[in-house]
This record gives sequence, C-alpha cells and structure tokens, in this order.
Amino acid sequence: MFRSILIANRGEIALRIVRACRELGVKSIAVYSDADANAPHVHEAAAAVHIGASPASESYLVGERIIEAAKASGAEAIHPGYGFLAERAWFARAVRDAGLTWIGPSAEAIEGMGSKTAARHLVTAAGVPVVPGTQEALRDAEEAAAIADQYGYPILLKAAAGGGGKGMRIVREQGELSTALESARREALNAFGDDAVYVEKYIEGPRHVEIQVLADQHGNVLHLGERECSIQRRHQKMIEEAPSIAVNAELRTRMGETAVAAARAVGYENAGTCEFLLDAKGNFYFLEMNTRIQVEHPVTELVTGIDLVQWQLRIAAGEQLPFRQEEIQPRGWAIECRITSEDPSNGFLPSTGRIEFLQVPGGPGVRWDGGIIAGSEVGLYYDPMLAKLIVHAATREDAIERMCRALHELTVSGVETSRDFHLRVMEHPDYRAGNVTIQWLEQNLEAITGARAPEEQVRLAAVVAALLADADRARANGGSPAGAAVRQAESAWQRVARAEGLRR
Ligand code: MV4
Repeated sequence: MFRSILIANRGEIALRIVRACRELGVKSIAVYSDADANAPHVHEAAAAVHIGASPASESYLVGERIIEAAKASGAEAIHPGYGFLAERAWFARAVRDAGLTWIGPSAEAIEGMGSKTAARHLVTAAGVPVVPGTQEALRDAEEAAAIADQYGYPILLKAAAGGGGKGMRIVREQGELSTALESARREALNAFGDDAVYVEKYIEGPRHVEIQVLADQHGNVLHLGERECSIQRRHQKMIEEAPSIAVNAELRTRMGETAVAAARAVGYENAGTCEFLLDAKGNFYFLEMNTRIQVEHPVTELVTGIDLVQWQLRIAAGEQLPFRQEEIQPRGWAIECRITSEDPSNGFLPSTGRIEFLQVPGGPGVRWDGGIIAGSEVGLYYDPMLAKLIVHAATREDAIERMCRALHELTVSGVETSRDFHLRVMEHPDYRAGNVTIQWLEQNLEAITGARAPEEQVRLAAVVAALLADADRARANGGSPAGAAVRQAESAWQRVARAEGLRR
C-alpha cells in the first residue's frame, strides 16, 4: 500500500478519500484554492498544499500545479475523485510520466471511452448491445435523412465527442432535421471543439440504470450490480438507489456480464461505471462508460458491503480482488439524496451564503457524506452539491421511510437547499411505486416544487407570524428587534406565505 497519496479534489469526495486513507493507514495530502483555505477537506487531511486562486481554472484544473504539489509533498499516487481532472486522459498520462501512480484507469482506457463513436465501435465488437445507430459521424443532412428513414423517427443526434447531453437533439420528423443538425454541430463545437455528430434511434421513456465495475491489474473484472439513476433534471442526478426496482436477478446478471465485457474491451482497471438505458420491455442499451468513481457510489457500498474507494487504492497498489462474482449480492435497499445549495421553488437557482447552523441526521442506517460544516462559505466557484444523505434498510419501503426521517432531522440554515424537494419526492405516489423514467422529474417538477407546504409547516408559519407581529409592535413602539433570528423568521414566513397564499 502507498505511504501517502495526494487528493486532487475538494468537498465531500475529498473527505471521502481522506476517510479511506485513514482506514488504510495512508497519509492523505489535500490541495486547496483560496476559497477553500478553511474547508473541511483541508482540516481533515494529514497535510495540505495551496494550489492557486478560487476559480477552478486557476487551481483544481491546473494539472501541472497538482503534480508539483504531489512531488513536493512526497505523495506516491494521485486520486482525482470525480469532476475536475478525473477523466482527462492527458492528466492521467502526465501523472504517470511524472513517476507517480494514477488511482484510476489508464489514459488509453479513458480515451477509448471518451469518444462516443469510438466507444460504440469498441464495445460492439465485444458483443455489447448499443442503441441502433450509425458507427460513423454524419457528413450532411441528406445522409442523416436517409439514415433516419431507415430507423424511423424519432431519432437522436449526438455529439461524437459528447457526454452529459451536450450537442444532443431529438428529431421527430424530417422537416426538423437540417436545423437540428446545425444546432447540434454548433453546440458540440462549442463544448468539445469537435462538431462531429452521429445518429441513434431515440428511446422513449427509458430508465437510466448503471452498473458498477471493479477491475484489478491481474485480469479480474467484477460487477457490483446496478444503481437506478432516473431521477434527474437537466442531466444532474438528484436521487439514486441500489438496487433498481426494474432489475431482477436474471437481468442483473445479464447487464453485469455486459458491463464486464465493455470494461474488458478497453483493458479497464480500477473502479468504473457502465451507463445503460433500460426500456419498459426490459431491453437495455449501453450508453457510455464513466471512467471514475461516481457521486452515487455509496448506495452500491451499502448494499454490497464493499468499500469502493478503499478498493480504488488497493487496486492501484497492485492488490488482487478477493471476491468471486457469485459472492456479490445486493442486501437490502439504499437511497441517496444529493443535498444541494439550490432553491427548487425558484427554478433551482444556486443559493450562496454562510452555513449558519447545521444539524446532520444520524441514527440507524444513515450515512452523511458531507463537504460542509457550520461556518462554511458557500459561493459560486464550485458545484452546488453540499453533501449526500444516504440511507440503508431491509426493504425499499423501509429505506424511503428512513430517508424521510433523516431528511426531517436535517437542518441547514444560511442557504436554501434541496431538502424539502427531496421530502416531496419521497412522498410522491409515483416515486413510492417506483414508477419513474428519465423524464419523470422534469414532467412533474411543478407539482413537486410548487406543492402545498405540509400541514406542519403551515402551523409553524402561524407561530412565526405571531412572533413577527410582536416584532412589528416593538418597532412601532420605537424598538429595534432586528437580529439574525428575526430576519430568518421573516424569510421563512415569506416563503410559506407565498406558497400558501397566507396573510399575516
Ligand atoms: C439517449 C436517450 C434516448 N435515446 N439515447 C443523455 C446524456 C447521454 N449520457 C445520453 N443521454 C441520452 N441518450 C437514445 N438513443 C436519452 C438520453 C437521456 C438521458 C440518459 C440518461 C440519464 C438522463 C437522461 C436525460 C435525458 C436524455
């Protein structure tokens, strides 16, 4: 095992990696920007190196600085976490060329899965089902029209270099084709510097189900079952579960074996995830492989009992996976809610400020993977995800009840958060029935975010209104009751009053 590693990330994932390091007896070295000088990941790591100004482009995205920091601090390896430099093949290569170990797949595997058309080629040759479509980039609208006629509408134009939904256009009839192709090309060129676009048959109303893979340096490739990730908005997942209500043992085995074949096709090593679309008939199609640890990895850890981040370090250090595929079975049910500093009742507008008070949920079956503490400043430099609240219970119904209980225990004051949004999803009959697709959240967003406040909140609002009336009277008599508590009461009251049409 390594003596020390550098963590090229921040927030909750940096802390998650620090925890794995502690448990393995590895010295953790954090990096931080100006804005993160007092961040929890800096305090919890064994050492920390300042790498630049607050914008990620001047700190967490500057590969050279990070490699310099690793060398100067005597780190033997670099863990990239997710986001930032995690899937940049050039960085994986630069780390290796600097004589350090990269805790992740090879630069070649990252590249192989990075281009969608290249990935489709590679995995198809290994017998992996992909969505029907072209293998090559389109020349022009005429060629696109001919291919669309062959597959039938609707079709989906996708950026070859793509990912995350950029440069993607649904085309429902031939009349829309040339305009859609132009705008897909423009968006792809902007986002990826490459305007190559290809065609797929558009799959209507599928689920997003992904398979976790672990591969060691000795040819062992295992899958750890699926995660259900359909609850997303604008390609940002909000809630994930393991297992998926739509996957039985037989389908799990078939999807798992498919994911293992895809991983083998690129000579994959370390932790990775194969994303699939799963349609209502149980057909599944490989979409892409994420060549990193993912945000939602804890739900898999809870149902399999396997520590994925520890295994990332062990694999990179050359250890062999000791499990047999048959031994890996999901136990119980896990759900994760991403707690973000966004205001769902206001179009998910990012919210900023200082965390004034934080009460973290606890008790049986509750896990909090957080990146904030009371006093943390939440700004606009980085991703709005503050923490992940994860629960584990014997059944899906029990896990939902446990999540509701944990969300009720959670208090974050100082910024708006997604807490109430999660409660409303947990209470929604479609969610309870497991009746969701990748479109479900966006189709029901108004009902979920504009829903009436729970009875409890209305009663609370009445109490707050009485307090505020008191403050009003004090003011009228020449007093000044304006403290932080009164200001917070005022804004809490206005929120509920607006939603409920209440008057003081
Ligand atoms: C699709 C699709 C339907 N049909 N491909 C979105 C981003 C990229 N990972 C692929 N994506 C999709 N590809 C075909 N042929 C629907 C999506 C899609 C989606 C996929 C996974 C999770 C969320 C999604 C949200 C919208 C669209």
